[in-house]
Amino acid sequence: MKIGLVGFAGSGKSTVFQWLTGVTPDAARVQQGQTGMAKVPDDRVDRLAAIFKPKKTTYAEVAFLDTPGLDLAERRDNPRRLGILREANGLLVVLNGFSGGDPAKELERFREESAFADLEIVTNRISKVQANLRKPRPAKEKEIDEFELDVLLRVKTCLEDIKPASSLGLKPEEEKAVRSFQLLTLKPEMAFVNQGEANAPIPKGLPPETLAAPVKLELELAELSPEDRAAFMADLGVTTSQRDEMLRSIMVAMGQIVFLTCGEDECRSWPIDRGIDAVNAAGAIHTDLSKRFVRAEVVSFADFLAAGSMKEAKAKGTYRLEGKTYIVNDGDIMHILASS
Ligand SMILES: Nc1nc2c(ncn2[C@@H]2O[C@H](COP(=O)(O)OP(=O)(O)OP(=O)(O)O)[C@@H](O)[C@H]2O)c(=O)[nH]1
Ligand SMILES: [Mg+2]
Repeated sequence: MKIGLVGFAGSGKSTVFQWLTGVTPDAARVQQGQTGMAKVPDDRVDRLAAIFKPKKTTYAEVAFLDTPGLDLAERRDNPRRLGILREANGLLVVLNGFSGGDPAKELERFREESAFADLEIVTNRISKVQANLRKPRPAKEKEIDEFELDVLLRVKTCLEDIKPASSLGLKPEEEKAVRSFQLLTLKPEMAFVNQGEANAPIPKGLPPETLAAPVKLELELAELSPEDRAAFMADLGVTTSQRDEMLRSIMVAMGQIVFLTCGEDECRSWPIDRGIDAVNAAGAIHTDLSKRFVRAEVVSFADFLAAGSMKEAKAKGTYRLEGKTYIVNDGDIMHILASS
């Protein structure tokens, strides 16, 4: 999972990047997109580790991509800057909530820029497909092109209305026909307000699920010694850093869940897309494990805790065998059985 940090110049993308990943932004690298990894803490993993005492404990990781800010004075260059985000699986739109602007307006402007960037790609592709359709070609190939063209034309109309392509609710085969264009407006998107002060309310006019944090303050806190931090936090009346909670919220917003594996060697959380089946989840561990998949032994974290041990969970029937098409739930503990 790679999450692109995107927004207008100076909205605080690099500050968010540093806060979440601990990596220092490098202005030169940001021009092509700078990647940093963030571990997503999970107390379920900690509790499993306390029980299994493994040699290693590993948390799910998510990559963040810091990108150059968009600029309304240089609109022609915005599609190029947005192009860096095509490889991202989701977008976190960073909005300036610290210098008196209007974050809701900023989100609207961002949506215009991203619709415009997608429109450029879709329009070019439509011309190519139409040119192809004018050439004599086997009926089968024409049919594929016609299908793609139909989807592209619908996406184009949608983008011209400044609506994201995701609002069309494309069917899986339609989505597949345009997948290779990596349209920004088909990606999961979440707005994030970079607030100047702790505990400020979410500004008006933003989607209700909008995330927010006083990032600069949080970053300054993170850089203090533990003693100074405790004193500073007591002064501010805050008890915990919001970073861990924020990372989890971002994962949820991007449609990610984790499944867990545990044993004497390692306890670990693995990030996967919500809704994928057991055989694809096994592929997150190793592609080979997905190919050799036979069954998965599965128990939910809650059922495991309630039972107290794997043996007891088996006796209760909550630890059971599932096949390839089982849809994995957040917090499932899985053991993949594979053919040799
Ligand atoms: N007061 C205040 N200043 C902030 C906050 N967040 C960021 N800043 C400042 O705003 C400026 C821009 O922040 P950056 O994180 O560099 O913004 P950016 O979106 O990466 O900017 P570009 O890369 O130029 O697009 C810096 O001087 C930050 O220190 C905040 O929450 N409060
Ligand atoms: Mg920056």
